[in-house]
Amino acid sequence: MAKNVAQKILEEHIVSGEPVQGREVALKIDQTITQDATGTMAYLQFEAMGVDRVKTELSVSYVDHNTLQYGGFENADDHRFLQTVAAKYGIYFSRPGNGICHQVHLERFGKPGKTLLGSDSHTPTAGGLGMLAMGAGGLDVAVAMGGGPFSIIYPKIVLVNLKGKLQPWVSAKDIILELLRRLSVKGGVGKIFEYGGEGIKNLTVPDRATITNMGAELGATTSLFPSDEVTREFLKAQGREDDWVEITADTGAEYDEVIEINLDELEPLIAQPHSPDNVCKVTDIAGLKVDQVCIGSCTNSSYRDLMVVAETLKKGGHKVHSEVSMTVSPGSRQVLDMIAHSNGLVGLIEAGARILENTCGPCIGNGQSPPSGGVSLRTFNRNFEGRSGTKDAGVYLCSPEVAVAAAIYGKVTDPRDLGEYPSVKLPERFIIDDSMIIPPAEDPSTVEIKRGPNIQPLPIKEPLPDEIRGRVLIKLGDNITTDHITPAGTWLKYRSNVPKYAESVFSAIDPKFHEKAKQLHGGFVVGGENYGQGSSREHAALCPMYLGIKAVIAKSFARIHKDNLINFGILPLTFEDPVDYNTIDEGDDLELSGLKEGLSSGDTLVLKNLTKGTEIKLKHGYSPRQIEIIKAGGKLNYTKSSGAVA
Ligand code: MIC
Ligand code: SF4
Repeated sequence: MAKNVAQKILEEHIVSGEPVQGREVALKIDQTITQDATGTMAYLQFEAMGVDRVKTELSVSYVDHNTLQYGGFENADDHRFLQTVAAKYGIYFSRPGNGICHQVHLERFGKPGKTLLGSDSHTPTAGGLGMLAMGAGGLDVAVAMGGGPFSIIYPKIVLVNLKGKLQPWVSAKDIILELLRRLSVKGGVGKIFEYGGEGIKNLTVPDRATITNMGAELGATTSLFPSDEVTREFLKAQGREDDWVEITADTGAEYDEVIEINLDELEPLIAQPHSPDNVCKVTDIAGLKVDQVCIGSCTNSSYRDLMVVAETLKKGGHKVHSEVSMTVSPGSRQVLDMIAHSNGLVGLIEAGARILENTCGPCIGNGQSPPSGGVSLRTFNRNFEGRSGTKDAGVYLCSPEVAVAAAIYGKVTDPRDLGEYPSVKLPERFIIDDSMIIPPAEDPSTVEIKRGPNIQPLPIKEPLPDEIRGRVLIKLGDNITTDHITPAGTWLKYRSNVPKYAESVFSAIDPKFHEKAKQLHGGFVVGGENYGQGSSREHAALCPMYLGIKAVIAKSFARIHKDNLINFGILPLTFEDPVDYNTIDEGDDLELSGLKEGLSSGDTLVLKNLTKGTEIKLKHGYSPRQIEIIKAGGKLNYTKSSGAVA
């Protein structure tokens, strides 16, 4: 039977389950990545599993999120812990300063045809190389490092057929913004987006990675490109031609859906505050005054991206507008090295750009918060309210081309007004220097794991009781992000300290939430559609678990967050009839009883609203494996008690 690219990789990695849409399948994981903000927890969990060395083909621990090390020892202690854990358990360690995990993994480690699981929602970036790369919570990644499979619901496979060729000043970012415009932030749930068509041959691997990276914002399981001659060229330029294998869709391969984008007609696009799918044409808002421009993040920080910006500034002899603060964070040390040797860096400096470290930086609210009420144009992937650190700032997401035009003119400007498009070719050979990637120790017994006071023990939950009762502590609307649940920015340094980080839960919505939760010994959370969209941070489940949250009842959930809730023994439940959302209010006392029997005997549970004296039906939709995890009080208990890493 003719197969598409996704089917080929999926089928080669299925260890149990049938490849039938909507059913759970377990996949063998070849490679894993972690980053520091989720990695500390993932490695504490890996240690708790008692496995002495990773069982994957390759595991890499990156430090790229918390690199500011301001106001205390916390970040530096975390880095030291991560470095020693990596050395002991057989994991490569990419030091702070080496770059953003997704960019470095693309450059140095990703392999077409392999599976990759990462404790970061933008892990699908590696789909630009023809990998099946998925984001997950740290505990799922820990289990994969221990040799356990990763389970997904077998998705719909969607072909995105790219026709024609991008016009000057229109780039890869505009393709994914166009998809977000059409499909919305929940349009990709339960789907893999596979790119094909004549248009892909003119997209380099970093261009493709921009698209697969931001597929995360569609809520997709993952996104990927075939592995073709373009992939081979890129790997060759990285000195890794041997890692190349060809993986293309067979003639006649079928897809569950087909979407077409005509690249000839695509225009520069921009996502307006506060959602990546709030997309319009740049020309629709041209003239809007801009206070800040940030170039970087795992979406748009490649050599090409930065050189387009540098060349545009240099060619016109432009300076950054006097009322704009412009920052540039290269995606990796290789990118920085490359732009330094190609005179791009000098162009950026001379124009007045502020050069930042090769990290996530402003993308995760680590520095460069915009002014009050300010307008910030960013080449990033998320513009959720408050994520930048300034609640009333308006963050817009755009391509490097649109960003540089705004930096020059101080207002949103159609980049096509800038004249001749600087054409940036990928080099035949990138500068390769892996000296900031430390291989694991040859003799693990010599490595002592170093823990500082910020590394607090893992909170563990009791097995599920038969009955849960509690108050509705908060009632929320649609599209609540994990940034609302457990914010990043100044809280980031407490990622390995759950008791402290738990104080941040819903703090921007209800600053007293954690006190209320503690006082009432937990309770329920009620949400709308797409609850938990955004990041993979399992803290958005772990911290509520610590505060005693027993169940989250919502209209629908984002994939990774739903898995994280189950992994930490919190019941994610949906309304059988979404209008029942209106019958529950904050402050109501709720009860779910007969849970053990109820979960195993069907998909429906009856919720009693003790305050209103009413009953409504809820759905769980858990697989038999998930029911066992929930009953055990979470995946760590389940993994330990079942004796198998599962
Ligand atoms: C993000 O972009 O939100 C993050 C920070 O990279 C997260 C991971 C985290 O919260 O540590 C993600 O995308 O998963
Ligand atoms: Fe880092 Fe931003 Fe990418 Fe998350 S989205 S990995 S914070 S650069």
